[in-house]
Parts: sequence; C-alpha cells; structure tokens
Amino acid sequence: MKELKLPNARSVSLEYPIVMGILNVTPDSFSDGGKFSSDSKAIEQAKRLLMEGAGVLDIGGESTRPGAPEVSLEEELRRVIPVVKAVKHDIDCIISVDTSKAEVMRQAIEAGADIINDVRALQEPGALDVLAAYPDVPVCLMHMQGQPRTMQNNPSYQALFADINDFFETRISACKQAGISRERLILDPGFGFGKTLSHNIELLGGLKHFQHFDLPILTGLSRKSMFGQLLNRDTNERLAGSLAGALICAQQGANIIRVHDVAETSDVLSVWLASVNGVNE
Ligand code: 7PJ
Repeated sequence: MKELKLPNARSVSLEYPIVMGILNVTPDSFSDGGKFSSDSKAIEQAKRLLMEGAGVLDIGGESTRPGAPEVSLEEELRRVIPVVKAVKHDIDCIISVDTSKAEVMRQAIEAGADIINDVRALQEPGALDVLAAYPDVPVCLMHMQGQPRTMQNNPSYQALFADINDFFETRISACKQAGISRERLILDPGFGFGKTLSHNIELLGGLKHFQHFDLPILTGLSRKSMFGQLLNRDTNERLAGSLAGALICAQQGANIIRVHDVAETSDVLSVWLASVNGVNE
C-alpha cells in the first residue's frame, strides 16, 4: 500500500501523508453566479491549493454539512462538471470528486476525475455499477450514520469502532460483489457524520482500529464543528484545532488528509516528517 494507482497509468505515493485540498463549488463558495467567472475562480483556487502543497484536489458540489438540504442531480452536475473540465484542461493535477450520485460520478470520470470520494460509500442507486465500469478509478468509502439533514440528531453506536468496522466490511464486500477490486478502496471513518463530540474525539485517538484492513485511510476534520464544540470556536477560528487534528491523524497512519487550509497543514506535516526523517543541510 505504498502507492495509489490512478487512471492513465499514473499513481500517487502514499509513503508520506498527502494533503487533499478542498475546492468547494457550492454557491456560497462562488457567490457571483456567473458561470465563466466562477470557473476561472475555481481554477485560481486550484492553482493556489496546489502551490500550497495539495497532492490532490477534492471538488464537491453537494453541501453535506449537518442540516444541509439535498441538491438535485441537474444542479450538482452544473456545479461540478464544468469545474472538473476546466481544472483538468488548465492544470496537470490529481482530481477527486466528492459526490454520491452515480451520474455525477460517471460524468466526472469522463471529464477527467481521477478519484471518487463518496460520503455515502457507493450506497446510492447505480454508484457501484459506475465504479465497476471504470476499473482504474480509486474510490473513498466514508462512514456516515444517517443522512446529512438529520445525522446529528442523537447519533448512537453500540460500539463505535466495531460498528464502523462492520460498515467497512459490508461496503468492501459490496464492492467486491460489484467487481470493484479491493486495491482501489480508501477508507474514511467520517468525522462529524452522525457522530457526537465524544464519538469524534474517540475516533481521533483510535485510527489504529482501522489499520487492519491494510487500505489507505483518509480523514477530514478541517474546520468541523467538533472543534467548535471542544474549543468554543466559530468556523473561521478553527485553524489551530484542525491542524492539531490533521497531525494526530497523520501520526496514526492516515494517508490522505482532507483540508481547507493546505499551506498551514503542509507546514505542520513537514515539521513532523522532518523530526522523523531528519533534514539535509
Ligand atoms: C468529508 C468529505 C470527510 C470525506 C466532507 C466538510 C463536510 N469527504 N466531505 N471525508 N467531509 N472523504 O468538509 O465539513 O470527512 S464535506
């Protein structure tokens, strides 16, 4: 599991954790509405994230924040596909698309997406079949309890790690049944998705419980409300908490760290890696 194979005979090394930079294409992120200018803003942001050290860009058009309303297929396609095409056309980079809808997955892959990141772990209709049809595309299976609109209404587990591990087992088997090979899979415990603060904190200290799968692990904690609750911070005051979270995940073997603040996260990981590997002066 030293590298992740990608389409077109490319691959990305997982020897050290890589930073996945979040490129949101929800209307609140580009509020001017004009399609041309929003595409060029997305390209600008993509270039910035890559310069700051992102190894992968994660493009998502569905808000999955707690309580967020669902987005129609047409709207999600309209938000995501032009940006994937534009970024792919202008920049040589690895693109992940954050979606649960089979048709968005299909069009995104056709438009040049290298990875599918699904917070619903390929449980929506047709999603397994789409991925089965593109045997070079890796996919992130994230754990969520419930659905975004209601997932924070009293989440509960019999045993947090055992329940999430059972979910991973079930989804890994579903992938196998559908013809999606195991080496394409990435696992994500889904911080904030149907989890209380104490669930999230327990997860943060316990990533070792997912290492037995011997699959790459992705974690996303960036600016999440667990830091709001723990530290009493608004969204724009959660950088320090998020950096601590990213480092704690990396030190427990997380391979892909999904963040908004790429430059800061890259610095933190570089300091840690220097302390492990030394430096050449
Ligand atoms: C995650 C995600 C995450 C993966 C979002 C937010 C909510 N994909 N998409 N893992 N979170 N794989 O960033 O606050 O934790 S959207």
